[in-house]
Amino acid sequence: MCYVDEILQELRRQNPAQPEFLQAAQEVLESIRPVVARNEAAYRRDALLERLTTPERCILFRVPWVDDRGQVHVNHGYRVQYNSAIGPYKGGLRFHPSVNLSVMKFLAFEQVFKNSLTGLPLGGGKGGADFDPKGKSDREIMAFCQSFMTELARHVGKNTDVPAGDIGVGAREIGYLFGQYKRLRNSFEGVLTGKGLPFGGSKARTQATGYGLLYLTQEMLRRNGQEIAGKTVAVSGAGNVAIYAIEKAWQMGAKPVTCSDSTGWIYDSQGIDTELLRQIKEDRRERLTAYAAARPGAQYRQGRGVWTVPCQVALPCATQNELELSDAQALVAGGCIAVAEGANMPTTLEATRYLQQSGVLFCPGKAANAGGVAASGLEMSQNSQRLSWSFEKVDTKLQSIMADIFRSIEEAAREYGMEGDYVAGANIAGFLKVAEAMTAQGIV
Ligand code: NDP
Ligand code: 2IT
Repeated sequence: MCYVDEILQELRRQNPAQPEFLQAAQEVLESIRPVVARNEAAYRRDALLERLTTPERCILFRVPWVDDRGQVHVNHGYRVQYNSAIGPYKGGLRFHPSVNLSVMKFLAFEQVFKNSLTGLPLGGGKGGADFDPKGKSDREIMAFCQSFMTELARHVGKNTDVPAGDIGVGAREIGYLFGQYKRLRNSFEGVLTGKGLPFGGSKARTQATGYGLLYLTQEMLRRNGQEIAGKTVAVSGAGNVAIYAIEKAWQMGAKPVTCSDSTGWIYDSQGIDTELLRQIKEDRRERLTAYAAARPGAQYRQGRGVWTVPCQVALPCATQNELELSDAQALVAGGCIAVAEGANMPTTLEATRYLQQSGVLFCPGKAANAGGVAASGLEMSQNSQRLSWSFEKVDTKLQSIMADIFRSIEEAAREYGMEGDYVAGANIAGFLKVAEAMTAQGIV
C-alpha cells in the first residue's frame, strides 16, 4: 500500500467519529499524492505525514459562566494548535452549538495550508466553544468571553498563538476577549487580531475575507478569459464574510442577488442592499426576515435554497458542507461557471468533484478565503511595529497577496500535471512550504 493510503487508513481507524476532520484530511492527502510519490522514501522515514496530520496540541477546557438570571452554564472550550512549522499558531475562534473536536480539527488542519499560502509567517490553529451567542445579552456574552479567556490566556500569546474571529466571534467578542487577556497578563500585546481600531486593530481586517474572496475570484475568471463585471452572483451566509463579499461584488460591477442565514434565505432581483444587510446583521443582530420586511421587492424563503437561483458565480460564505451534490447540479443547470469558497469547506467532496468535472472553475476556501487571515498577519505586523497603516495600504497588500496566492496554486497544479485543478494546486502549494519547514527543523 502506498504511504498516502496507509495514512488515510490510519486516520480513519484513529478518528472514526470525526467526519469533518476526515473529509478535510482526505481532500489534502488525495491532492498531494504526486508530491509524496516523488519523495516517498524520505517522507516515510521522517514520518512526515503522521506528523502533518497529528495536531501538535489539542487543548480542551471547561467554560463555566453565569447568565443574567443567575443560572450557571458550562460549555466546552477548545484550542487546536495544529502546526507551528512556519510561524506562531494562527486561526479563528468559533462560537456555535455545532462546535466539537472534529470541527475544530478540520478547521485547524485547513488553516495550516491556508496560512502557508498567504506567504506570511503563520502556523495553523483554531479554537472555539459550543456556546450559542444567539439571544444572549451583551452582559452574558462578556461573561462567557471572560471565562473562556481565563483558561485560554495560558496557552496563547503574540509569539505563541494568535486567535481571531470566526462564526459567532466578531468585533464585540474580540474586544471582551482582549480586555480579559490584558487584565490577566498585565500586557498590552497583539495576542488577538480583528481588534477594534482604537486598540490595535487593522483597518480593512473587517472587510478582508469578503474583499479577498472577490479579488481571487476576479483573478481566476480573468485567467480563464472572463470578467466578474456583469455577472450575477449567488452568495450564501449573511455574516462577516458574506456582507463584504457582497459589497465588493457590487464595487467590481457584479450583481449579488442572494444571501442566507440558518433559518432562511433572500432572493433580491434588484441586487442585495449591502448597507441594509450590514445594519440588520452587524448593528441590530436581527434575522433576514427583517431584510425582507424592509425591501418589499425581495423574497424571503425558509430553509435552504440559495443554489437554485440561476447565477454565473457562486460564493458559499456560511459554513461547512452547505453546498451538496444536488446544489452543484442545480448551479450547473442554472449556468454557473465559477465557484469560490468564502467559508471553510462549504462544498462536499462529491459536489466539488461534480463541479470540476462539469468544467466549473472551482477555488477552495484555503485559497479563496485566505484574505482574512492575511490581513490578520498584517495586523500582527502593525502591532509589532506599533504602527497603524492606512486602509489603502492594507487593501493594496491584500490585493497583491490574493493575486500571488492564485499564481502559486495555478503553478503548482500545472507543475504536477493537473492544470486548472485549483484544489490540487492549493493543497500542493500549501503543503510544500510546510513540509520543507518541518524537514528543516528536524523531528519535533
Ligand atoms: P458569521 O458568524 O459572521 O456569519 C456566519 C453566517 O453563516 C451567518 O449568516 C450564519 O447564520 C450562517 N451560518 C452559520 N452556521 C450555519 C449553519 N450551520 N447553517 C446555516 N447557516 C449557518 O461568520 P463568518 O462570516 O465570519 O464566517 C462564515 C464562514 O467563513 C465560516 O465557514 C468561517 O469559518 C469562514 N471564514 C471566516 C473568516 C473571517 O475572517 N471571519 C475568514 C475565513 C473563513 P445565523 O446567523 O443564522 O447563524
Ligand atoms: O478561517 C479563517 O481563516 C479565519 N477565521 C480567520 C483567521 C484569522 O486568524 O484571521
